[in-house]
Order: sequence, then structure tokens, then C-alpha cells
Amino acid sequence: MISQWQLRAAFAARLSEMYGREVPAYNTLVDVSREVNEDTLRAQGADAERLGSIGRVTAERHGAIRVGTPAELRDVARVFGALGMRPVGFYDLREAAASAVPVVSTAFRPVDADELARNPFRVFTSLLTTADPRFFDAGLRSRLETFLAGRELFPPELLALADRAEAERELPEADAGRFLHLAVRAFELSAEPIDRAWYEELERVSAVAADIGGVRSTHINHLTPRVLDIDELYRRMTGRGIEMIDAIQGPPGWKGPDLLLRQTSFRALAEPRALRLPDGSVISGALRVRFGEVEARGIALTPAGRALYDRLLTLVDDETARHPAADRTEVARALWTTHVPATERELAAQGLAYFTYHAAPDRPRNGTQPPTSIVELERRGWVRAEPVVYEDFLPRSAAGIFQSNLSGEGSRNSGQQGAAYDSDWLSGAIGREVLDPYALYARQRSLSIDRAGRELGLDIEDIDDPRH
Ligand code: OOG
Ligand code: NI
Repeated sequence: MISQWQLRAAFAARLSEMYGREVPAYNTLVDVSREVNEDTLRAQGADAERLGSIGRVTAERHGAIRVGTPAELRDVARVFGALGMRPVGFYDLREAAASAVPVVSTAFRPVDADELARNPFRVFTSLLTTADPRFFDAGLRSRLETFLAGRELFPPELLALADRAEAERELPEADAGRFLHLAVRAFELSAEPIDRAWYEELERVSAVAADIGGVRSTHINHLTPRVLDIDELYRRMTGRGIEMIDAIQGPPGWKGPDLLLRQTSFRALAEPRALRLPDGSVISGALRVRFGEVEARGIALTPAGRALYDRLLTLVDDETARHPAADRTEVARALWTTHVPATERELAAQGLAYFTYHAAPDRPRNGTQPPTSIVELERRGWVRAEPVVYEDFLPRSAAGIFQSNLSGEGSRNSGQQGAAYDSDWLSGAIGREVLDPYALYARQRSLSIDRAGRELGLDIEDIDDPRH
């Protein structure tokens, strides 16, 4: 029997193999990431593994896919449900992006700490917002929805196997092989000719709309390895002559602990695609939609920590608007250094980041009276704090990643009121609850405090619950 996490790990590995065949520059990114990780491990020793074992980090990937309708999204959820991945978080890229990115998104990922440790594979999944009149007028919306209703992204055999794997949490070996084969194939780039006029009509609205609604299948849009030193990776890729986007998205590099998520990418490459012309003839054309991205993950921030991060982003914007000649990264680094505590202990004490707590093997004994609060217990050596890795995404970075890889700005009719989509709407559309990432991190934290309390025979006061 092949268990769910084995299916997930095998799927991630096979997808990686497939994407490397389709987009060879991705392999370069994986190779350079591995080199940087090995060098970082050599230079920093055990510290390099503070946010995940080298085994986890080396195998770690996230992918991105884009679909057109709630029904397609429900099917995607079945395929990922088979792999023990659930929808977490709601991202509205329409608001986060300056150019036209008419999608709302969630990320499918494992949620339990032990499942994440086994293989944290996640997929950023976007749904086209066809009901938003700022992008699609009534006529185009109706033709688009008709087009989308007529396609089938996932064969029934794949979905039936997926449902079984989800219900039984494993599959016999032969079925597992068949499931993986069909699942990987569903995300390959299709060779079917694209109706050029239709694609271009959508492209005038948004390149993302064309990538989703201009073709009869879906495909993996990028696959992202994890790297321990993203500044070094950026230098090495540039050194190899690969054109990277202008900046690393997310927090600046600084002397304190890695926080949240830093990402960068190389520009989408032209790929040959068959195009059908109005007279029915098929020519070979090229489209730029798929790219390579790489990321460094840091500690998960609490709502208070996240509010600080968002405030700092605004400060960086204001400051660089006032001083256009200033280097954005330097501005960010300076603000960061002023406003963000530079140690894990201080981040925890101020309730800005998530940690789990574990009874310390070398804790004081012989009759010393332990303190009662978790922060004091940690400070005095009774428990040890381990950072919780950020497993999710950042809307502003995601918008930056989308945007820097779009060929045109697209267009948006700002005179119209945008259609409302939110997390509840998305839950309804998927037919599964979209989970709140903060609730998942907070749960990991409080479970660990309960466990440590039992081990120490203490009723630990969690007055520092970062959610209060
Ligand atoms: C998704 C872009 C967002 C990330 O890592 O922030 C993303 C897409 O291009 O479909 O993957
Ligand atoms: Ni990505």
C-alpha cells in the first residue's frame, strides 16, 4: 500500500521531472539551489537546519496552477485531497496587482506538523474571476464561461482514483502508479492547437485570463524549489547569465532571523505552441507564460507580526516615493532593522512570530520553582522554543511574481464595481472549507504548550497567546 504522504512525495518528484523536461531552465534553478544549500549547510552547520532538515528543504517544492471555474476547482481539490492537501488561505490578487490579474487564489497543502515534515508540497491555485465586470463585460463573460464549461481538465478515472485515495488514505501500488501517471499528465502542457484570435482577445484583458481561458487544458505554471540563501542564489543565477526579475520579493535580507517568505524568479521563456488561425490552418507560434521561481522560507508571523510587516511595506513604498533615487532594498533593510526585533526570543516575547515549545532535557531541577508563563519558562531554560516555518504565501509577492511575468498590462474598467469574492465564497465554490492559516499555526503552538505542560507537570499560563 502507498500512503497519502508517499503519494504526495512521489507526485512532487514526478511533477518536477516532467517540468524539468518541459522547461529545462528549471533544472538549472534546482541545481543551483542544491549547490547553495550544500554550501550554506557547510558554512553554518546545524543552524542551517533551524527551519527544516536539509532532507525536507531539498525535496521541497511549490507549484502553481490556474483554473477557470468553480467546478474545475472542486476537481482540483479532489486530486490534491488524495495527496492529503487541503485549501489554506484566501488571496485576492485582483487588489494586490497593479496590472490586470483577474484571479482569487488559495494554496493546497498538508496541515499537520508531521505531514509537513514528511513532505510539505503545496500548490498555489488560482481561479479566474469571470464575474468581475472590471475585466469581463457581459458578452465576453458569457462566451468565456461557455468555452470553459465545454472542457474537461481531469479524466473521470483520475478523479475516481483520487476519491478512493482520499477516503482510504492510501492506494494499492498498481492504482497508485496509475493515479500518479494520470495526475502528472493532467498538468502537462497540451500540444492541442490554440485558437489564436480567442487567445488574443483574452490577452487584451489580461495575459492570465488568456493563459487560463484561452486553452482547453490546464498546466503547471511554475515549480519552485526552496533555497537557504536566496541572495546568494540570485547572484549565482545572474552570474550564469540567466535574466532574473528585478528584485527579491518579500522581506529584505537582514541580520535577524528569516521571516515569512522571500521569492524571486527568472522571466517566462518563449515556448513553442501550435496556433490555429481563423482560416483553420495551424502554425507554430510561441507564448511566454511559464517561468522558474525560487524561495526562501522563514518563521511564520502572528497577526500582529503580519500587521507590522504590512505596515513596513507601506513605509518602504512611501520612503521610496519620496526619494526615487534611493535603493529600495536598502530602504527596506534600514526600516526593518529599526522596527523588527532581531532575535527569536524577542519576536516571541512581543507575540510577533509563532514558535512551538518543548520541555528542555537540560532544564533546572533540584527543587527550583519554575515560572508559570511560557515566555519566562523559555527564558529560564525550562522549555526550548522552535520556530514554526511559514507554509503559506504573500499576496503582494504573488502579485509581483504574476506581474513581472506578464507580457502586457492588460486592461481594467475601473468605472465598474468589482465582483465580491472572499474566503467564504471560495469555500462554497470548492465545497470544502478554506482553512485559516493563523488558526493552524496557533494550534501547533498551543498543542506544543499543552504537551510541554504535561511533561513538566505544570499548568502553563499562555497569557502570551499571540492571537490575543
Ligand atoms: C501564481 C503566482 C503566485 C507565489 O509563489 O507567490 C505564486 C501564478 O503565477 O499562477 O506562485
Ligand atoms: Ni510561486
